[in-house]
Amino acid sequence: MKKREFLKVSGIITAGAMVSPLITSCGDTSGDSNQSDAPAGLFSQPELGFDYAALEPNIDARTMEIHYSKHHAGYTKKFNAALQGNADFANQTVEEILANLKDDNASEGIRNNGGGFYNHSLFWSIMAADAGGTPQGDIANAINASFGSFEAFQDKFSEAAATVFGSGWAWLCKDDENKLFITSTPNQDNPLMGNIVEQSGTPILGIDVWEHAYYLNYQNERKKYIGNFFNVINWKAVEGRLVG
Ligand code: MN3
Repeated sequence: MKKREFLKVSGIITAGAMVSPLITSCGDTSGDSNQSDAPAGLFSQPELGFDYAALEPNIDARTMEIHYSKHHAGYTKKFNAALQGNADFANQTVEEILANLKDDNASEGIRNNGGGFYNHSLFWSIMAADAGGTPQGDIANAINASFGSFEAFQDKFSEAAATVFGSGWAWLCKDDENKLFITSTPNQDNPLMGNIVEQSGTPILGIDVWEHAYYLNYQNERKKYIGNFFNVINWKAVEGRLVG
């Protein structure tokens, strides 16, 4: 696995510095990002690679703004705060922290907010304007090999997302042999949490099915949101996670 895949914890990086390779940039770019309030030297929210309105009509601008600047910013801030009191995870990447979580070594604050920080960072990275459509290349081959066809994958992924009870995520993951599988997790858990979740792996695509992700625009129609999510999937970015 390439090092650029990791979001690094660093004691020497000051608050506001961008440490995420998901979208490279520098500096504190948003007054809403809460970076100025974050404890120094921990994780920073990656910059959104598109305008809040860029995914309309599939995801509306107001939902994107609240989701990024309030929800994700909040998880990031609380994750950093929770880590301040736990030396076990010092100098670990977020992937390492999540993989090392056990019921008895992590507070709910680290599990929920670390998951929330990671999950949303991934979520923004695999969406784009003028995206969607049918995947090509390595990711298409991998999907076909694992699920038979893109349509069969869509059906299975949509079903997984639709049947999450309450709040959670559905995921397309790769295992140790780069084979793909679909799973779902409750709350802000994710498949990196191998000691906690039923099926562990590396997520390469995820959909947030918490109501805050869609309720303003879709109200209770989660299935409609899931269907339209396919219009904004950045398959090139998903492929980058597959082969990365
Ligand atoms: Mn969310």
